[in-house]
Amino acid sequence: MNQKGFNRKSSLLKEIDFYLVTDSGLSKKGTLSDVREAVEAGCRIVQYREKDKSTKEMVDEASEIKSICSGRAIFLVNDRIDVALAIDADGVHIGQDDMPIEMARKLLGEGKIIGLSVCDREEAIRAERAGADYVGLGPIFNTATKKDAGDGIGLHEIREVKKVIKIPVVAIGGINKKNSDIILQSGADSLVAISAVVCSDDVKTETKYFIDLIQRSKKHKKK
Ligand code: TZP
Ligand code: MG
Repeated sequence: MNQKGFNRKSSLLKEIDFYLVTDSGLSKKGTLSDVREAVEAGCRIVQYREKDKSTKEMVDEASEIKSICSGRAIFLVNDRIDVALAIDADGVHIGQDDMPIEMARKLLGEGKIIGLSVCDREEAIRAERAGADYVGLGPIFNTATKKDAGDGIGLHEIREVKKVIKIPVVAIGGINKKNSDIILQSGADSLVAISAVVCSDDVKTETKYFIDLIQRSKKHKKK
């Protein structure tokens, strides 16, 4: 791996706290507005997750999100490596049924970020060995946001995964204001809370809440 690219990516990822994933189906004010508000609140990583739009619509929207994030937040595209390449995003987030990570890496190059969804320690170990830059672990709790997510894996799995990999662990699935503290105490480096943020009337305030909570928790862990 190119050392320069690796250093840049790992230092960027070490800094992430609240991780915004877009959902146009749940959003009240629209994806672009959600991204703008989250970035204004200080969010430093955004994933464009869109399941029902045409490639043309996705490329256009992703370009706009890239501009909003420019210099302020890492911008990743969910699933669509072609869209990420077309607009030169910072990377992708892919799932177990998407293109194998080694192939994705060949297409994207070493300088781009690749995140992989995992649901247990075995998948997490494989993800790290295959070259993932971080894992999205979940669903931690049951969620209605992703219909095929399966049952929540629970907090225990966060601790187990943290024991066996070094790359950052981003918790996802059923996370809200009430349970986010325990997610962090269980060892997650970052967290995603889709419905808790994008269903709100005030994405900026909700995002800020999560960022402050994560930063407080990180300071506490360092002590
Ligand atoms: N992957 C695993 S669970 C999930 C995704 C995309 C949905 C999480 O949504 P919410 O609203 O934060 O439970
Ligand atoms: Mg996927």
